[in-house]
Amino acid sequence: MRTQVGIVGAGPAGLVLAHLLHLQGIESVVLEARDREYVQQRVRAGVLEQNTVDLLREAGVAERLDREGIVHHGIELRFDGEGHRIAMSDLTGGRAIWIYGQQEVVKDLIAAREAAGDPPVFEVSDVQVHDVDGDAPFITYRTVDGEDARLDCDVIAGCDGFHGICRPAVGADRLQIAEREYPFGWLGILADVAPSTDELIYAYHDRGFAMHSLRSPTLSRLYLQVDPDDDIANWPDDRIWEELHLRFEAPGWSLTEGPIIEKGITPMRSFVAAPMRRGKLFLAGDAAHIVPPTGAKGLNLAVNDVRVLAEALTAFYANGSTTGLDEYSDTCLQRVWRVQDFSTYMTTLLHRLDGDDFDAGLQRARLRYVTTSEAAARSLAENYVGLPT
Ligand code: FAS
Ligand code: PHB
Repeated sequence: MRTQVGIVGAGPAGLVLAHLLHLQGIESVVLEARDREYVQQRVRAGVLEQNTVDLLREAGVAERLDREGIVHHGIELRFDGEGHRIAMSDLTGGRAIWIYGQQEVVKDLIAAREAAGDPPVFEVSDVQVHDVDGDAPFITYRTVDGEDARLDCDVIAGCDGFHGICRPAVGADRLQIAEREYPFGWLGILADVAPSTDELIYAYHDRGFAMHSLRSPTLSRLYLQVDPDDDIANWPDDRIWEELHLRFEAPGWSLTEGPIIEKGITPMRSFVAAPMRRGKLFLAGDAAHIVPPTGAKGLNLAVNDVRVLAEALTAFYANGSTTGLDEYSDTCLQRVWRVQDFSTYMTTLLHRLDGDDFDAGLQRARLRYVTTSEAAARSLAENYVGLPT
């Protein structure tokens, strides 16, 4: 098989890239290891920043987002039993965030690929990239029927996430890795109950961080700071609710419980791999960088990478210009580090750190500052809704 752009991975990065290229008349083939069912039900991100929503609208794949997504103009920071609203839209000239599950974005994009007659190739295995330093890179893989296959292309987009094969293909000797592991993780639940809040609540508590998010008017998404190595079996549903009640406690406010339909523990890390390119291989999304979810940025950063890559490839195919491709890695890394800084700020602001009372004192001082200083609140708000691209 031959195409212009070979894309490995049908997550948000790979699917948004394929669609943006399609709109420019540039062909691509998306190779995905898992089956369609799995990628469409995988619970991950839930917050879309302004830039992401604008891009999905411009690309004509926001019809269901506009119908079912929930716009939020603020978030609440809760500590010492009191809530403080950060009026994000008021502080950023009307920019906002949308609550719309990552799996819904993935569903919409796969439907758009299908409508264009170009669905991803699912359930491939043994994917390998070749000759990325040459002029004729290609990808070999095994099809769902066990047949060996080859995809010749002009460039390869490595959108295969943190555990994919494309980042290692850049070569450990060429990659500069900057990373940080956090001594805590998130226990996340999906609960079949109406959210007990209209906006996201980020709670700082001596027992640890907690967050109340949502997926719809009837579906709640909540997180607890836990030991990253803890076993989910140690967290029966009633213990989870008991801990959530304790950490969200505030006079006149109550949390409504409901059936927990999904729960899991995810570790937290910050990770940046540079450069995001080797020859004809371009990394995008979690394949190149991971942010702790406290800033709700992972998906949004992946979309930003492929927006930059699609623009560069459009120029390349339009007039042979390689400027955008040559600047791709540096352009993306500027935003990656801005977002890393913001995500680290939110993570160290809101989680119980294994430090001493001095750390806790600093955290409370920062929480009081960001909830009383308009300048500090505006800084948080503009990063949270997403700095204009
Ligand atoms: P993905 O990991 O989504 O997709 C990569 C794809 O490549 C997968 O479908 C995988 O199956 C496929 N693949 C892997 N190896 C392959 C191979 N060898 N061959 C073929 N295919 C292969 N981000 C936010 O912005 N907001 C949030 O609220 C948020 N919450 C999160 C909560 C949790 C619990 C987690 C884990 C993450 C969260 N994130 C959040 C971050 C998350 O959304 C990621 O940033 C996002 O999925 C990145 O998208 P991709 O780069 O496309 O990678
Ligand atoms: C979510 O809704 O899953 C979510 C929201 C905000 C975050 C992380 C996750 O910071």
